[in-house]
Amino acid sequence: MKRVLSGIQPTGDLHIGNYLGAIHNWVGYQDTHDCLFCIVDLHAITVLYDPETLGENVEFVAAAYIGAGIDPKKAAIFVQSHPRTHSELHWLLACHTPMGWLNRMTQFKEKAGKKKDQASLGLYAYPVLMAADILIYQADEVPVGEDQKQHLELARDIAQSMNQRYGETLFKLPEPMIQGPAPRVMSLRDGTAKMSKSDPSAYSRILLRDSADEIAQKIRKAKTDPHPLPETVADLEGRPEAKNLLTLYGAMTNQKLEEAMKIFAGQNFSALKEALTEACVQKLGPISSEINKLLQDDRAYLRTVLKDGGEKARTISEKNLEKTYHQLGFKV
Ligand code: AQP
Repeated sequence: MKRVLSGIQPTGDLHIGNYLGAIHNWVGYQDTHDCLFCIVDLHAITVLYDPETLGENVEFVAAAYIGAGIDPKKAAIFVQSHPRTHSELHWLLACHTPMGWLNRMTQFKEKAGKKKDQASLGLYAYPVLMAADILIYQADEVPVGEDQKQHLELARDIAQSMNQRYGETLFKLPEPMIQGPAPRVMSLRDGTAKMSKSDPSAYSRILLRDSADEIAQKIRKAKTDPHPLPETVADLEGRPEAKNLLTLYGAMTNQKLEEAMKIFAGQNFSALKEALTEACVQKLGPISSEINKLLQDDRAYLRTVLKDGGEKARTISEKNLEKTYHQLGFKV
């Protein structure tokens, strides 16, 4: 059975970008793959964070995975820092990663902004830790949103160059799986910027736990353009907000973009916004109730799920780490 690994940072409430770009696609792997879904807390501390809320955010992400359809009986859900192995492999990989490769990473440039000198070494090395997360399980496939494509290519580059030096059996080359109905969901305030947990505007994103009123309000305020909605995908060129809202409508109603466009062609944005609100409320309502139920009544269950998942992750990753040390020459 092929192994799948993916993860999300516990940096706050998850949004529909995390859902459509990642979790929604993970659900489809559960019956056919050996699945490991990780809550990447070590990545969450690469920027300023609040130690008081880190644990709460980890349990929230676990609840969100389960609420959105991950079944812990089929897939291991675990916390990245529980097996200490990821940090250890990170060092071995870091010593084989040229700085020039890291200098090309656009996410570091975006997150560090103008204050590059004040950004942490951890933020700079984030893609190396991500490579360790994947390579330590010899994962075959990694389903992620489009924003993570560059990091996955780096993981493959590191694996390839180390395999050349130490033997082809060292690491499996992971395949990025960038797919699903909306691999890149854009901000509701700016159709050219990615929807993100860290965007200062709460109106830029729809959260999995938003109430029906909050969803309606955010979609009502979403940026638009002054033209009627077009008929063909080619006509969406230069209209990022129209493209984003139509893509979201298609994703939320299980339709292709072309089909969604037929429904609204020639109409103004208000018809689309009304239908999108209804679709989001219908899709997210049950997910949000399940998340809230788990967080209110089932914390003990969440901790058991994370403990069991952590044990599986520890067993696999310790074995692979041991093998890696050995192949790298640590034999005494
Ligand atoms: N806007 C998006 N569209 C599609 N997929 C997305 N993902 C994130 N944003 C979008 C996917 O969600 C998974 C987990 O992301 P993450 O939280 O680990 O890191 P991120 O990509 O940096 O997400 P955010 O929301 O932008 O978080 P912050 O603001 O904390 O950095 C990944 O598979 C990602 O592709």
